[in-house]
Amino acid sequence: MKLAYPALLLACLLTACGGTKKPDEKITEEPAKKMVLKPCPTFDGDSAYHFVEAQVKFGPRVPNSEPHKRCKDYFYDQFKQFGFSPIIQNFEATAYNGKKLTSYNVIGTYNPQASKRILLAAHWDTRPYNDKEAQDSTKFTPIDGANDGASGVGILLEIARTIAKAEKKPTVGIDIILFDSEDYGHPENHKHGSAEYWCLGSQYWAKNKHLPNYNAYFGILLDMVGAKGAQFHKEGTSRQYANEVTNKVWDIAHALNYSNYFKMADSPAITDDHYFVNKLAGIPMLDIIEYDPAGGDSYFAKYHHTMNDNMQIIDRATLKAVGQTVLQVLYNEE
Ligand code: AHN
Ligand code: ZN
Repeated sequence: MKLAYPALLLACLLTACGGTKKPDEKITEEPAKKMVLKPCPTFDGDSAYHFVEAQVKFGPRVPNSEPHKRCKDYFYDQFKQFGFSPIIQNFEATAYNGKKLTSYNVIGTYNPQASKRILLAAHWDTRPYNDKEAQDSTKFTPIDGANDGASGVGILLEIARTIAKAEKKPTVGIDIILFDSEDYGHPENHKHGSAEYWCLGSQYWAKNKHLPNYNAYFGILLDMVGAKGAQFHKEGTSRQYANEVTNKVWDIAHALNYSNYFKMADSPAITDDHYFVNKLAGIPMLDIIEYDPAGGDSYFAKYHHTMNDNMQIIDRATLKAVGQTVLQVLYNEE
């Protein structure tokens, strides 16, 4: 037992003794690469907050509901106002329980003639049930989805508004897709859960693109990007399909001093809209999505799929960090 102490000490040094890191959460070896930041307009976190609030005020945006229908018209009008030519892609999705969901992907296009295009996306529908807190399925209630849904869309609408009023315009083409019916997957207590019933809007779009030959240089998906104190890790599916651009986005975030939000660390792979855009449409797309490093088995933070996902958890500073980073990524391309 002579070696017990030195061995323990060595093991502690190698594993950053006392930490509770999960295996996938290794710190990325490389520190952020220094980036040259090209001139870029200021992103207004307060205005983004208002776009989040406007969605929540419609009520839960659950497919087949009135708030859902009205909110889709609101997006169309906003895109039109900001010079992002809107189109609505109607489709009928089939849920895990066979229910037909009248669904709408809302697409806004800027600079349609540019051949180099960047795709930005978020889902806009909200989860029909608070299944991470309610055990009894007869008591399920639809959630506000202030973060899970509205936050990503709020940032994208603010990006559109910022570009509309900017003196200096980006040179790349931009397509914003608000995917529908992302969050209608089987409830937590359901017997046979299957990934194919999530992300129905992105699956539809990837198989039926709004322009038959549509392509993009890369894509960025936003999901749960507004909570106070959120951390964004380099997520596994993003690293697998879009590693280079994932690193670029994180390097730009660090150059903008948002290292408190964007961690140089990996998180496990998840199935989100970007998975289907990568897999079915072949466009390299990353996901900026909140990861809770203290969440144990759960990727997600405590409010996820509960009634606590409401305006109280939304922080303008988080919206600003993500929005300014994505806007800078657009202006850094040419
Ligand atoms: C799964 O739980 C398989 N995917 C999570 C995607 C998601 C749900 N994003 C927001 N809500
Ligand atoms: Zn969700």
